[in-house]
Amino acid sequence: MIKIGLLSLQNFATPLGLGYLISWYNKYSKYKDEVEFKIVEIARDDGQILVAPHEIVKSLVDFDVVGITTITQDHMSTVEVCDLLYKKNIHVILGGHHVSALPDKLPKSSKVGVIGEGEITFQELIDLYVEKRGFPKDNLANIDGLCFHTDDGGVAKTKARARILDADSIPPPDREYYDQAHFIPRFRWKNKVVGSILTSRGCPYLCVFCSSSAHWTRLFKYFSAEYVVDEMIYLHKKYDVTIFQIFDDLGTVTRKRWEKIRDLLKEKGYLGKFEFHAQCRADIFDEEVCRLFKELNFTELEFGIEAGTQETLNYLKNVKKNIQGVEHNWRAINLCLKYNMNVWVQLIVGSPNETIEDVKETLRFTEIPGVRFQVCLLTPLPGTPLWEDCLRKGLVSNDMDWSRLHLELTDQTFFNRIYVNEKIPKIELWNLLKVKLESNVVTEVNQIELSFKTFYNMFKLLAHNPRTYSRIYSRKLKLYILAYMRKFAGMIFLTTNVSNSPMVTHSNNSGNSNLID
Ligand code: B12
Ligand code: SF4
Repeated sequence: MIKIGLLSLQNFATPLGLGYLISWYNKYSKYKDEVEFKIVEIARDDGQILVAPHEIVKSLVDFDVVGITTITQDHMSTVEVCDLLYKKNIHVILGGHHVSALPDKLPKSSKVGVIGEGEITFQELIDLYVEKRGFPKDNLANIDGLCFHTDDGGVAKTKARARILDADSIPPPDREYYDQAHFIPRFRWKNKVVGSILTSRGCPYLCVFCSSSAHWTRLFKYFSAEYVVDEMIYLHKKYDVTIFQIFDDLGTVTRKRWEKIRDLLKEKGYLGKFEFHAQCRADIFDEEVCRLFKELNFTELEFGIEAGTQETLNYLKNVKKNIQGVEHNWRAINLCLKYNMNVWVQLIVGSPNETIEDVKETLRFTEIPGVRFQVCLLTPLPGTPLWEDCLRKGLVSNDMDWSRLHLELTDQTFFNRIYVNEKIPKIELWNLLKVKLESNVVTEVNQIELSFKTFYNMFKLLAHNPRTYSRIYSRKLKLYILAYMRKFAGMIFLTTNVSNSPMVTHSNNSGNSNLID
C-alpha cells in the first residue's frame, strides 16, 4: 500500500481542497485500492501556525509522498518542512495558490508543483507514482498543469491544465479524512456543529489584490442546486451540521440557483433548519436577493466593501466604471440590518493614491453599530495585478522575505509590511489603524474558539524561541487571556446587538453620512 499524506498548515476549517483531491482519486483512479490517504492538519490560530516545522515533520515520516497546500504567508514554513522531508527521502508535491502563482520558484527540496485546479493533475501524478515508484521527469513532461526541476537547474512548466467543466463530476470532499474534532458542537457557534462547503469555484472579476482569478483562470463554475442540497443534507445526517459556512468566492451571485436550493430544501423539509454564513458582493445584493437569503436563513453575510471612496473602490476592483458603487455598499449594510442579519465588512487601506481623508472615509464603515469589520493593509500577493505592479516598481521580488506579506496586523508586524501607499507616512496610517484594531478586541475575543491545546502550543513555541515568537504572539496571548477570563470568570463582553442597530444612510457629497435612529 502506498501512503500519501496531505498537509494543511491550518486546522481552523476543514481543508476542502485536499478533501476534493482524495475524493476525486478514490472515484476515478484505477489504482484507488493501492493507495492510502491521510490528511494532516496543523494547529493554527488565525494568522499563525502553532507548531514548529521539525514537529510538523514528525507526523509525516511514515508517508511515501507528502502533498502540501501552499499559501504565500506560510511559504517559509512550507520550505522548511520540504527541506526536512527531502533529507528523509520523502517526495513532496506542492499545490495551491502560492506555488501556482510562482511555479518558477518551486523549492529545490520539492519534487513537483501542481498549478491551478488540482484533481486531474493529482490523479495522474499519483498514478505515475504507483506505476514507477517515483516521478521520472520524462513522464512528468507529459502531465498537464505541472512544474518540476530540470537537470540543468531550471524549472520546467507543462501545458496549462484545463479546468473541469462539469462541476458536478467532482465528488464532494470526503469528510472522514478530516480531524473529526471539526464536527463537535462549538462553544462560539451556539453549541452547534459547523460545516464548511463550497458551492462554486472561481471568479471572473480581477480585483487588484486577489489571486483567485489567476488561480482559477477566471472561469466561474458552480455545482448544481441538487448537488449542493445533497451535500448539505449528507453533512446534516452524518455529522449533525446545522450551520454551513459557504467558502465560495462568488457563489452567492447565482440567484436562480439559490431559489432552486430554497425550493429543494423546502421540498425535503429542511428549509429553516439550516443556517448559512457566506460572502456576497454588494452590487448584486438588492432587496429581492436579501429576502431570498433571509428565507434560506442566511444569518451572516460578509461583504468586500473595501473602500469608502469610489476612486479607491474602482482601483481595488480594477475597473474603470463603477460596477460596485459606494452606494451599493451602504445599501447592502442597510438591508442586512433591516432584515436582522449579521454583517461583516472587509476593508482595505493603503492603496497607492489614498489620502488620509480617503482612509478616514473607509474607516467610517467600522463605526456602524451592529456591523463587524476587518481592516487589512493592501498586500501584493503573487499572481495578482497588484503583484505585477509592485514587481515593476521594485517593491517585491520572487525571492522576497514572505513574512513581509503576512496579513495579520500588529504593531510588531505592521512596520515590516510591504507598503504601497504613496501619500501617507506609514506611522500616520498605523496610528489610525491601531485605534480601530484595539476597538475590535471585543469582537475578536468573542470570536476565539477556546482550546487549551492552542494556548499550550503558543506557550511551547514561546519557550522554544522567545525572540521570534513573542513578536508574533503577544497580541494573540492577550486575546486568549481575555477569552479565558470571559469563560471562567463569567466576564461579559458586550457585542452590539444587530436588532437594536440604527439604520445607516450615506450622502455622497462630503462623506457626511448619518446614522438615523
Ligand atoms: C476557505 C478559505 C480559508 C479558510 C480555510 C482555508 C483552507 N485552506 O481551506 C480559512 C478561514 C481558515 C482561511 C484562512 C486563511 N486564508 Co484563506 N481562503 C479560503 C478560500 C476562500 C477558499 C479555500 C478553498 O477551499 N478553495 C477551494 C478549493 C477547491 O481550492 P484549493 O484549496 O485552492 O485547492 C485546489 C487547488 O488549489 C489545488 N491544491 C491546493 N492544495 C493542493 C495541494 C496539493 C498537494 C495538490 C496536488 C493540489 C492542491 O487542488 C485543489 C482542488 O482543485 C480561498 C479563496 C479560494 N477561492 O480558493 C482563500 C485563500 C486561500 N485564503 C487566503 C489567505 C491569505 C488566508 C489567510 C492567510 C488569511 C489570514 N489573514 O490569516 C489564512 C491562512 C490559512 C491557511 N494556511 O490556509 C488567500 C491565499 C492567497 C495566497 N496567495 O496565499 C486566498 C486565495 C484568498 C485570496 N483570494 O486572496 N482561508
Ligand atoms: S475579491 Fe472577490 S470579486 Fe474580486 S476577484 Fe477576488 S473573488 Fe473575485
